Amino acid sequence: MDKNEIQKRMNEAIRLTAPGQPIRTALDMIIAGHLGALICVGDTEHVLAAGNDGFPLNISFTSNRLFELSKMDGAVVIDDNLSQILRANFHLNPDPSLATSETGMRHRTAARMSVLTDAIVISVSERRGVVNVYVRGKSYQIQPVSEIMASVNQLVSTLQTTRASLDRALLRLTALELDDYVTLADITDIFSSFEILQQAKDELKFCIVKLGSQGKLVQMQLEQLAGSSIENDYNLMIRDYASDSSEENARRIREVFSEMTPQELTNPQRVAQALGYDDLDEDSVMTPLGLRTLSQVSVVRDGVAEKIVDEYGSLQELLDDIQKDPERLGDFGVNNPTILADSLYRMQGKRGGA
Ligand code: 3AT
Ligand code: 3AT
Ligand code: MN
Repeated sequence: MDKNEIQKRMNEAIRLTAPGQPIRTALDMIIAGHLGALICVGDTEHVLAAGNDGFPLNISFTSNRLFELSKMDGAVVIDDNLSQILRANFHLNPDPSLATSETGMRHRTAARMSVLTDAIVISVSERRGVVNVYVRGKSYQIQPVSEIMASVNQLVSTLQTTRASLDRALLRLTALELDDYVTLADITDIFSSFEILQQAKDELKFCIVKLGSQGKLVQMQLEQLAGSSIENDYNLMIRDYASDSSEENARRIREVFSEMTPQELTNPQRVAQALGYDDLDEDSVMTPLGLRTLSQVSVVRDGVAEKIVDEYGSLQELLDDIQKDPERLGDFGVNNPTILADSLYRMQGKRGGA
């Protein structure tokens, strides 16, 4: 398994043990009962080959049964789709030479089983009441919901303040674009705000996975604060200012931005490089295509902004031409070119007020 596959399997394991899932219900009962457990889920062929003894059960899986069976020593073996409990009181003998940093017998065994097989291995420590999930030798400790919620609150508040300042900055950018007065420093600030938003969003998404059925409200907050409209603005803004405005290049640039450090993101030269320009300084004037600004005008339907931009080359040229030849816009499916012109002028006027 490569790194991505391990991460995918780990996410699957986190979902499997999140609140609302039947395994989680059993794990909560095991902890409340001050019991320990060693549970192997999936890859039963290899799991069963790595141990001996115990009781063959082959009964359908329920949370209560898993809890009752955890009162016994040994491991419980469950199949991949959680339909059957195959064995309990199973003694596992994974190769002792497989390296692990765990010390207790149960935890060493769990870590080794996850190296030896593709199973998701769960251990509950009797003494400490904590649950560890092992996937391919990597372990992850399940956090209590209250602890996750503390991170959630902090992230939501970061999202709120970042979003509010980003909205203000984008309004100002629109006015600057229409005045042809955008500098590299202006867009550097905005791109770094977009990345802060993105970072907080990714962390919040991970919290939502960990919260399982208790994450629905947070999911809705996330949609509200960093949903598809702001995603769209980010992509369009990159395409507006990149030397190559294709969607594919925009995706690539987003990857580059996401890997940059906070210091790099506030450095205008580094941002310019990512956009595909050398030799710019923070006062360099940047000329946008206008995709983002045009997308805010109601009469410009999906796909039409691209055609307009292809034809005119930049927002300024469009503005210059609108007065001279408004009908030209009609050729690209803009039904009412004068409304488009009026909207753009109105947005330009907003600058003083905003
Ligand atoms: P009790 O009657 O419950 O004390 P048991 O035979 O049921 O003993 P457990 O599976 O409950 O045994 O294991 C209890 C502890 O014994 C766990 C571990 O610290 C120790 N232990 C078990 N097997 C080994 C082993 N192979 N090497 C070292 N310590 C072991
Ligand atoms: P605790 O934190 O004490 O719960 P531990 O890692 O210290 O876990 P122990 O040596 O105390 O582990 O063993 C506790 C139980 O774990 C004993 C037995 O029911 C189970 N166990 C340990 N090793 C194995 C094994 N190889 N196969 C099946 N069950 C095992
Ligand atoms: Mn122990």
